[in-house]
Amino acid sequence: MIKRIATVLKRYQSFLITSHINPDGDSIGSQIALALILKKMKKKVAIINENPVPRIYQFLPHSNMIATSSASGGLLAMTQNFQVAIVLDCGNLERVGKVISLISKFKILINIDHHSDNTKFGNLNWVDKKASSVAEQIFSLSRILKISLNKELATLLYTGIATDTGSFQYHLLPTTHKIIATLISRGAVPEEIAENVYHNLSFNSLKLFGLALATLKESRAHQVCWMKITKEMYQKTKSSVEDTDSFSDFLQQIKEAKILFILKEISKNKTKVSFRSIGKIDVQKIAKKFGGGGHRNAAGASLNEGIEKAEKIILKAIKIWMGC
Ligand SMILES: [Mn+2]
Repeated sequence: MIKRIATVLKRYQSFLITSHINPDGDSIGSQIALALILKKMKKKVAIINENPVPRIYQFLPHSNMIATSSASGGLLAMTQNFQVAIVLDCGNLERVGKVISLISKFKILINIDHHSDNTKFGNLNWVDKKASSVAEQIFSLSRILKISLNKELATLLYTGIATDTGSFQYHLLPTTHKIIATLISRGAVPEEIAENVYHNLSFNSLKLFGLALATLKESRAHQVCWMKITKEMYQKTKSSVEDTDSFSDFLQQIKEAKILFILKEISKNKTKVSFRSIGKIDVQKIAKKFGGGGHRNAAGASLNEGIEKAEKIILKAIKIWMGC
């Protein structure tokens, strides 16, 4: 499939790239890297996302290339003349959010992804469940296309792999580290990337974490741990959902924990849940029950319930699922 995609990239002249809502390091890094590769091939390329680039990824080269779906009408009209749409890092097409109205008009839709629950929504689907990240797939693509990697591309791809593996803790294959070795030799600077991505906690974010941590609960001898973030907490600490990105990483460090989840109040009738698990426990299956998705060890879902009710529903589902 990678070769067929490479052929399509060579054959056509204009490409619209997109990825999921609430973009992460892999979606941002992969999208810009692929755009730069296409530019090196003298192609016309644009990137459109529903949401803007999060603050911690704005240091990435050409991060200002990414337009949002609220962009000017002229820009949006222009993208309709593009020949090929490429969707990165999305298990299903709905993950692109509002951009779906632009994407669904395309006759050629390329789906490049590594989620195990991918619905193969494209005309060309390259789903590599073993890949640590889409960034790793884009690296392979650059090899097939014989595009040499410069510091910019190396930085983008390194960031995608580093963030999607939880700083090289999971989803790793021996080849992932070989790729990382190449990226460092081509100019990616791990210290620089870590400084921007990880040492970037705002004061307000940590205050929010303090309030959320006070709600920490557990069951089954600390195997299941969870906490809640209410709208009031965001207001009190002048923070937002974006400030909660690293919270799961903290919870994951609880010694006995196997399943962790964070409930985030969106409105009176809407609660977002992010799940994490350790080892073979597949939280994507739990998330799927509630119309969500993700990976084995990191998944998310949205419930049309208030936060207290959502807590009860999720706990019940976990208990049934764990067989107790
Ligand atoms: Mn990814």
